[in-house]
Amino acid sequence: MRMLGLTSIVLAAGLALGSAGHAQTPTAAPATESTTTEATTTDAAAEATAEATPADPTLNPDGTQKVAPKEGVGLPVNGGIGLQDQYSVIGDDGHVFHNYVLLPVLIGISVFVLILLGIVIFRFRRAANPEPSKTAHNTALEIVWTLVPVLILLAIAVPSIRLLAKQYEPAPDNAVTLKAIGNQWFWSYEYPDNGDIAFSANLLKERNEVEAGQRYRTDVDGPRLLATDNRVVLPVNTPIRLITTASDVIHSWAIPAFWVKLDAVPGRLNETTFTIKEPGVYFGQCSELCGARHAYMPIAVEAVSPEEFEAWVRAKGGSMPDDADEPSNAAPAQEGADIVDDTATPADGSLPTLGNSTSAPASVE
Ligand SMILES: [Cu+2]
Repeated sequence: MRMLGLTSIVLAAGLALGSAGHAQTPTAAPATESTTTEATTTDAAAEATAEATPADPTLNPDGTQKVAPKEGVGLPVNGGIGLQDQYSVIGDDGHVFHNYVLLPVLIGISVFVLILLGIVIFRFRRAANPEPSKTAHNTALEIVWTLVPVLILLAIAVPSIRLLAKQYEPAPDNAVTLKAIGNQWFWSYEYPDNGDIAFSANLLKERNEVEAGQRYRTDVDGPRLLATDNRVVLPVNTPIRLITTASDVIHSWAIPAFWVKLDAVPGRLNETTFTIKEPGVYFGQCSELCGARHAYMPIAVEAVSPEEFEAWVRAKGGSMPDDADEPSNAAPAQEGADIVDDTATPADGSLPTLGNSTSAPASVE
């Protein structure tokens, strides 16, 4: 009874926190949805009114049809117990290692131990074996049961450490850099090598959860609790350098279909590399318990061809690193670029000193 009371208090506190956080969550991005599109200026006045219907949510801001996720690609599936199908180069390695090395070894060991247990239970039960053996040591047996596990662990360690090291190999120079910043409770993104692109991504609520005229989730956006208002756009067949950090508590940026899970720690930059193999929409979630709305900060990545990625960068007012002249620092800040933190990477791509957002030292007198 006392436990029950304690549980309800904890639950109630959680709920209270949850609704408070809900109210505070910056939701600038949904608001920009209706204002970013210049083409809809004629509708702008109508959309400004509370009763207006939002722009067609199945369209991108530039009017093109949004890419819908495919069944079973980059998504959890009903009843799924294994790894998600992998769509990155490193993911293939991990998938093979898990399915064809780790699983057989652990199943084999479990079955072997179960059989031994069975033999002990039946053959040496008191009824069948009233006079127990007094044997205490068997040197040969002891050497075997020490050596065999050591050899098994060594055999696993080699491919395991190789895979681990591969995930943290520094990205090549032509990599596209994505900086993901965890916030309570949404993600914001920057493309430090592509000018001033910065935006945040919030969970899309269901139709019955939003006020009239607000943006809600459609099936084109993705599944419930995984769809975001702004998708991260990344090129396929190009190494991606993922850098994570956080503005408040530890979060973790994870896309199961890419074999990526990287903690986002305040005051630190973590880095990993992966290469996406196929265009599509891929989903993930924050994977470090980060507070009351931890479950409501999903990640949606749209992988496109390198040409489409470049077009997207230009449409966002950004630049490509191989542009002849300096990236246009004067590019207008993106609407929705509401999250500018101290760890912002300067446009020249140099890594920042944390807590010092100015890229060049002020003139020294
Ligand atoms: Cu989080």
